[in-house]
Amino acid sequence: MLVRPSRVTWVISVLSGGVGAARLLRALQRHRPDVELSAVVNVADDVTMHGLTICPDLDTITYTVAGLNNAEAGWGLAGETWRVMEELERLGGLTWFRLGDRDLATHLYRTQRLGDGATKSEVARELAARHGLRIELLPVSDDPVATVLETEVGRLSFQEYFVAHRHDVVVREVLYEGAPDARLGLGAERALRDAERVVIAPSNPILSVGPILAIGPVRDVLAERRDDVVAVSPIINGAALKGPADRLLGEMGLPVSVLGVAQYYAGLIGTLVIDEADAHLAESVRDLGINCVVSTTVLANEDNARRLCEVLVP
Ligand code: FO1
Repeated sequence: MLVRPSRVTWVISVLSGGVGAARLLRALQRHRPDVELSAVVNVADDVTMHGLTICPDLDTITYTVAGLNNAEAGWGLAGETWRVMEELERLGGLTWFRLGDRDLATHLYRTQRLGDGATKSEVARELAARHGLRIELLPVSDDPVATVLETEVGRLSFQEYFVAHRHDVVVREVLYEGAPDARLGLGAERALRDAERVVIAPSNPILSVGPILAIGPVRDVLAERRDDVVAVSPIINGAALKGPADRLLGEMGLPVSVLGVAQYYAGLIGTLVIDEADAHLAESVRDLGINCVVSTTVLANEDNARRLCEVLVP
């Protein structure tokens, strides 16, 4: 049975990638303080560089919700310095994946704690607490999971595709290595089963949400309670605000529109929230058996953020 403190009126869990999810979580925290929030976060972008374990989506959410993020880049810290990278470059080291001086402290902390025997979930909780987050950050799994892409230039790891190739190569197949055998993190399993509502953030369906859906029982858990599952479309007027979500939908044979998002999540969601710019497609979404709500999905200002939060938490 759910026992909640009196000021909590809703318990919500958000399936999360990086920047799109981070902005939604920050908006929900700001505009709905009555909501007890957890984020079930993708870990298939995680990478080891210079022996350090880097978890981009967890860190993007932590920095953004804490108000420390580099808003322009969408990753890393604001006001970052790059002394270590400059020196590494001078030494001829590996610098295509750039780690800022202060950001490095996060990776050093995580790597040491993992070496001590802590889990990713424990480290995420510790870092969230150090940053004063009121959101529970839950890696979807503590087991290794990795997104790998078959592309026109061969098989690439996620960060090789995303950063080294600037997601500008044709993708033929996306694989979520380790996902079928990965166990849900303990916190993630509880959040997905017990939250009153599960929100799928406006993250890249194929690269950010896909790896979460590929883990063990996640699809079944969502399908069983699909009326409580609401997705926010990351596609507006046929394009992604940031990143290759639009291009990948097309490459995976789906329509490059909110209809592609609806088809990708069909059977798992009860409702899709789409932007006013796509209002003319609402009926076609409904034809797929998905309730469709037209709102604003661009969190460009506090007014928009408040409106979307009201749709997600009525
Ligand atoms: N994205 C880039 O485009 N270039 C980088 O050099 C880069 C470094 C980086 C370091 C730490 C981190 O947490 C994220 C970083 N990202 C970088 C972002 C990351 O590649 C992607 O945004 C996510 O994996 C996609 O959600």
